[in-house]
Amino acid sequence: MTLTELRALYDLPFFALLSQAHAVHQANFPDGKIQLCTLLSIKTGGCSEDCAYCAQSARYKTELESHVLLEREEVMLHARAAKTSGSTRFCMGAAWRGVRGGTARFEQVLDIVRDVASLNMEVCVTLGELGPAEAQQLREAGVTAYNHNLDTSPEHYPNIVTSHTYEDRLRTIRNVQDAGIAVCCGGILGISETITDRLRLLEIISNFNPAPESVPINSLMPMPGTPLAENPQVEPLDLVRMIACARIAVPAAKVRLSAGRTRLSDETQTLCFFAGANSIFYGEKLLTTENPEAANDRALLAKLGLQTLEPDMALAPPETDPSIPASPDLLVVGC
Ligand code: SAM
Ligand code: DTB
Ligand code: SF4
Repeated sequence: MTLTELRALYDLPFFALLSQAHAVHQANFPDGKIQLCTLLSIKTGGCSEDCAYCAQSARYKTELESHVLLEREEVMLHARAAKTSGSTRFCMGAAWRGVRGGTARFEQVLDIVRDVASLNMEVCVTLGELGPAEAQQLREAGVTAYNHNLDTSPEHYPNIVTSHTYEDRLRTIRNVQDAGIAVCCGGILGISETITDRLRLLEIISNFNPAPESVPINSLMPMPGTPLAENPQVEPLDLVRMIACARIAVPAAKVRLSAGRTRLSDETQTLCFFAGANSIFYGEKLLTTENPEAANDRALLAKLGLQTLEPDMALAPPETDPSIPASPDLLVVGC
């Protein structure tokens, strides 16, 4: 979609936007099931990057307790518990700029991925920058999806991160696509961006070829010590509008209502589900911050009569459309 089209959608009366998004959602996900994903930080803090929202950056004096890469046995305890609790996707995050093949830590990550994949859960990792060889090795180890967010527009990105570029992010996404791994790519609201920045992000993601498998929409969890610690909360109805636009812009992707749910009422989350969100992070912890209690989430889904999704172990990335250019080329056009 183009920015102009997205703007027109965004500016529709609220109920007109919601009905359109809900119709797209029903057409693409007729069973209306919600995917439950569990997050685990396998390496916390001490990151070289300067992302202004992130407590894990070594550049800011935050209250976070860092830890080195977890041992596989410890990761497996969390993964088994996640599976027992009903989660079907296990997402592991590491606070690194990126990974390099041949290093002991990358080999350790590959071992962890092999173990988690043996549990019959979807395995997602987010490890920062990846080259083509590393992406291939992750795929062979059993990774089904790679999370790498663009976070905001290319115009606003340099106000938020200076230690790497938007182009760097796009290159990694290309490498993941080329390795045949499903891409999970979304953004974060509440980082001093404009509505146009939000829609520019959707414009770029909606033109990915192949399309992303999932689009996480995070709301800033303000972290003491980071430059954005005092940012105001995202307006709940703006979040719902963004979810609706994401649903329409990337109709076949799962739209994940991600960080920030602890600050949302059940009613706002309900509107998000109606607008097309069909995946959540489930379990009391995200990477380093809190998430709603699993029992509360189960109660809300039950109240709404929403069922949960089974794992898709054969998760295949969407097909590439040969009639349009591959993703990173689009940025150049878009800018
Ligand atoms: N280091 C890897 C990377 O940058 O891709 C993976 C981890 S990073 C924590 C993954 C995503 O989490 C970020 O792109 C951002 O969208 C989200 N995130 C990080 N800190 C957040 C915060 N304080 N509030 C909301 N979302 C946050
Ligand atoms: C994503 O888009 N959100 C998740 C996951 N991908 C890795 C991370 C949210 C992090 C929230 C802040 C924290 O817990 O540190
Ligand atoms: Fe590091 Fe990722 Fe946090 Fe940026 S978002 S500081 S790359 S962990």
